[in-house]
Amino acid sequence: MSKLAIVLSSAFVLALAGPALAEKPSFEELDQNKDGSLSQAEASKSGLDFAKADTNRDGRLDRKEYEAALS
Ligand SMILES: [Ca+2]
Ligand SMILES: [Ca+2]
Repeated sequence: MSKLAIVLSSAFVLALAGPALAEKPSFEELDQNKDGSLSQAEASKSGLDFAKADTNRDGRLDRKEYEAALS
């Protein structure tokens, strides 16, 4: 296999895998106790930086904070 073919095929694999890897769980999936906000433990599965996402520093992430952190 030529170098170019290797580069092209890995770029193709990355293009396929990229969006799937970037996909974050939805707020509903993370809010396991359905109280409408994410505790640090609930949010940990999202891979977000909790301290950064919790913009009002109340120790919980509401939907707005979560969605803002994703974008
Ligand atoms: Ca919750
Ligand atoms: Ca908060």
